[in-house]
Amino acid sequence: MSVLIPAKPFAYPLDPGRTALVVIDMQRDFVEPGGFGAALGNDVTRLQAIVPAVAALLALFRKKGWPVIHTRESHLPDLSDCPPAKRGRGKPSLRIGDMGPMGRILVRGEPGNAIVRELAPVAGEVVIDKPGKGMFYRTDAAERLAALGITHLVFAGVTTEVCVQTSMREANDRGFECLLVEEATESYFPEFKAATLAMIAAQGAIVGWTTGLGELSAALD
Ligand code: TIU
Repeated sequence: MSVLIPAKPFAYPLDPGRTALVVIDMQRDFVEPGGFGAALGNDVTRLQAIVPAVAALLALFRKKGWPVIHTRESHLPDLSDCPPAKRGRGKPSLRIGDMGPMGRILVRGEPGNAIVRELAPVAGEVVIDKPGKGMFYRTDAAERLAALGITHLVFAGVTTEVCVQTSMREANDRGFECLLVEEATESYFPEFKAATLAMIAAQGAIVGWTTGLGELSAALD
């Protein structure tokens, strides 16, 4: 039976046996100085502020024993999965694959590619490495979620309008019921976060729902 979570644009019908948490790209590359986010010219300190909210969400799902999926945006060391168009967009001084202070920028296995310590995956949680912005593009996410019987996804992570929104749209097209937790997502651009939250819930939940961490926690307690 569904649990109704107060949400925008109307209550989100969470199915307790079929819900997973998806934490998008909470990796050092986006959250710490010297990574990909900073190389693109962004102020990464904005993103550090959501770590406690994401940790609270992780604690909630772990307490329930519900599945947790982490993603990392990353490329193979030979960059064979990185289109030249993507590599070419960065600043010429520090591009994907170049050596930075946390190892090679956005390359799988490098120190900067690790999920931040406070949100590190624990045994049994799924980690999906994705070469694109969306979690389904060139990954086994669809198969992993089907194997777990998941139909409902609760989203957190960074950045709201890039990898989170792209992943939510991909999931929505695949039939998942998607909920984004407002305090557990962030953008380098506050106006982009606000616009993304609004456009997700617009038109009768055209992409999905948004809610507050307090609303979700209270409804599940
Ligand atoms: N640049 C930016 O806002 N985001 C990304 O490049 N990737 C993710 O959102 N993870």
